[in-house]
Amino acid sequence: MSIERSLVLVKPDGFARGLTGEVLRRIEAKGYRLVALAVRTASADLLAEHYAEHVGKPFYEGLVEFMASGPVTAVVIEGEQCIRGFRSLAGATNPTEAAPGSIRGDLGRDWGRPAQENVVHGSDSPESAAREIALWFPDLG
Ligand code: DAT
Ligand code: MG
Repeated sequence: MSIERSLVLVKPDGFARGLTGEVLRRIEAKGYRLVALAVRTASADLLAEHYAEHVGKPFYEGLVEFMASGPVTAVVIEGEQCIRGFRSLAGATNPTEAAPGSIRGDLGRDWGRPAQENVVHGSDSPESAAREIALWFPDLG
């Protein structure tokens, strides 16, 4: 058995557009469990740690600015293989190319801004998930 946890963020675009409920609906319909949930506006320090792997990339500054631009819904989900499973629900990074049926494919689009606004974040590996959950939910055991 490999029960995993993953960090999901409904990003500022998704939050502002009122899509938190739709994202949570898809997570629950898939069968994953919600473990923790919080609405918060991320600080620059939190985002620098969260996106450390992208420092130096051409879209980094725009990405951090976008992610700090308003509240996000941070969620810890749980279930066997939920890390890959949620990435599959989310779809490809570029919302223009993300498959219809996926969160990004159905709900996201290109808005002509420096960083792609693609509605959701999901951890990409067990190591990332552990690191990101500790960052966003330090009190979670
Ligand atoms: P993902 O969120 O699918 O894990 P990532 O970790 O490679 O993608 O990038 C983090 C975010 O940065 C991504 O959700 C949207 C933005 N982004 C990635 N590549 C980009 C690019 N080439 N141009 C603009 N924004 C980009
Ligand atoms: Mg990523």
